[in-house]
Amino acid sequence: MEIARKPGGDSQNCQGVACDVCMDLSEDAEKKGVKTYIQRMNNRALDACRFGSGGTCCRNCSLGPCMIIEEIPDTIGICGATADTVAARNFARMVAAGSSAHIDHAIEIAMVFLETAKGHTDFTIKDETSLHTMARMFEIPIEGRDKHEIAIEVGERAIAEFGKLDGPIAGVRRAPKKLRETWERTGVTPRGIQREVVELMHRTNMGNDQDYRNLIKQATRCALADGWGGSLIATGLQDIMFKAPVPIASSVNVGLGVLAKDKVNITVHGHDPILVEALAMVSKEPELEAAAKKVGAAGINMVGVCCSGVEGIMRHGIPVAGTLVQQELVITTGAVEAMVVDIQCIMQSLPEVAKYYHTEVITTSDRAKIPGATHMPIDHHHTLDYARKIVLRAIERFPMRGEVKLEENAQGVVVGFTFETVKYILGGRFRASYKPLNENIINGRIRGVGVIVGCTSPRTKAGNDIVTVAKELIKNNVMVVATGCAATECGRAGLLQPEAAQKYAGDGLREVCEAIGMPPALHRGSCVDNSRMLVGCTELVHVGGLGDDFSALPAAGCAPEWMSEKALAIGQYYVGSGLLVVFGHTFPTSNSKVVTDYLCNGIENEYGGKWAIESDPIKMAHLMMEHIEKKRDALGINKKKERVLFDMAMRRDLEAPTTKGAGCPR
Ligand code: NFS
Ligand code: SF4
Repeated sequence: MEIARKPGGDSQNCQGVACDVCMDLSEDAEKKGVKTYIQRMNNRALDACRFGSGGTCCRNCSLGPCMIIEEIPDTIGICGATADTVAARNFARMVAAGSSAHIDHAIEIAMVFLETAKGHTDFTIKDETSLHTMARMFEIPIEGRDKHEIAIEVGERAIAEFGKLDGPIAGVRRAPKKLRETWERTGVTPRGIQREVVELMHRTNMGNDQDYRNLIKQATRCALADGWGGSLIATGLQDIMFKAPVPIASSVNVGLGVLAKDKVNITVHGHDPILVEALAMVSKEPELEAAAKKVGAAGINMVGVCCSGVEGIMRHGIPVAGTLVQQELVITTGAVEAMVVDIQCIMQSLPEVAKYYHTEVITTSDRAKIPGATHMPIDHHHTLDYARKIVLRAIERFPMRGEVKLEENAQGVVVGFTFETVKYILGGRFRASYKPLNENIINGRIRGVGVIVGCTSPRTKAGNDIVTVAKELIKNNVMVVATGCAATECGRAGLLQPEAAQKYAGDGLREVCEAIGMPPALHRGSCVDNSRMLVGCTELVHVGGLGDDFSALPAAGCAPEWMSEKALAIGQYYVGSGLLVVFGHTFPTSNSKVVTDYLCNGIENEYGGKWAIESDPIKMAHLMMEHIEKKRDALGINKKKERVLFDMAMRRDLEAPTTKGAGCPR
């Protein structure tokens, strides 16, 4: 498969291409002998294994590996496992792995949070509103109590959620009543966050659960434990320590304006906002600024990559150089003194690429070491001291800089549209509410909500499919909400600015965006922040007029360029919460028609949500819009008639007695 420049991804043939900015950098670097994902894709000796990509290769025991072809009876596993069992088992293991990434991230955050609440770290309890939200979720009293006292209890309760064996987990309280009933009826209410991952790994062992429906059921419970458990806790506690994001202007792209020609550029890459916060805090310190000036730099410039980038931009306006596929290319600009990484989505090739430049790759988490990188693990009791050491190392590299290749290509963005921010923008400080959004969906100015999540992939012109889907949705008056690398790609394409509404949005959406100065595509944070989508959907339900469950909402999700197991976990918790989720290019059960049909159809009868697979981005957008219109028809809002928005009494009626409005406790 040759990666070359061409205008737009050819999704039919799955020909990968990179964008012009990336191709320029890559071609230049290649002359030096540097190999990035582009060369690796070009030089791949074998195409992706069809058994592996379709989900029917099993290597769960040493009787195999068994490669199974659904249509050929003799190709079942030595143990008798069929294509359905193996595909479901592999799918389930991917969901378990993806969930565990979010959950382990959340565990680290919860532990640092508790230490912070006790005053043992460099961080503080910054956001009391977010603290109260989490306290309500755990049913912890807040009236008249000191914030540290509340925070200690929140931290302890959060930590206990992970090891709990008997459910339900606290996060499910934030789901609409009907959805909670669906989970109870189908038996997928998570009991404890880690328990569901462990049980799923057990069930997928050789000779254990062999019923594909039962395997998918546990995969759903595991994914729900991620979304409504691990991810929700991570986002909530991060907001308390580092403050819930509010709209902030910044810029994205691999070029000038993001990276600085005259400053020490430190890129932070990975996922844990603790590292981002620490580096952001110390990089402004006068002593470090002075140290940078001493080596001839004009100062220190922090830049983000992947979800660390997303965390940094939405809380501090730190510009983002790129997504998954740009991580190596950022180094090839020659302008990066240090690439500091923590966990997840970090290519092993980074130190190899860095050898051709003056860049030092620094790993900081004992969970993720890379040969060739400098390991500087961080002790969270003294995070800032460790961060200072890292910044000083980067400063030392500045005089070693060689040729720098930086084009003017920074793209302006406005990011940080969390659920709370959107409420505030729509209703103002005193009437903060989703009511205007519901009204505009009901009156049809906005047809519905399209959620775009997940990674960028060289299976297409990286970023192209995400942007094509986003533009098509916006053009047809579907409001886009994006997270993770998908959000950054929307930014690179100029969709995250209020002006984009005039350029790309249909009349109805444009009117709403112009009235409140909002971009037609909203940046809602990192991949862990997909929990913000869950909370947002609950609010859409609770405000009223759009049904009593997620499955009734005119909303759909997609991951056009997904690659990570984490994306699959997110997709499965959306599906398990009642939403349609469309994935592009490849689907891990495609070699089992039975399992794929179940995930794309049958599963809807159980949880109200389902998967769809579509690689053409325009068709993907239309599939989402058809779903949205079907939901609008079912709600009766495509017919002109008086709709009732719920008053407090009606809202209370929707919620469980114990939650006291905690369906969405803010
Ligand atoms: Ni999400 Fe964030 Fe990006 Fe994909 Fe990786 S950075 S957690 S997995 S590649 S969107
Ligand atoms: Fe083969 Fe069964 Fe072992 Fe899998 S578990 S490798 S299908 S024998």
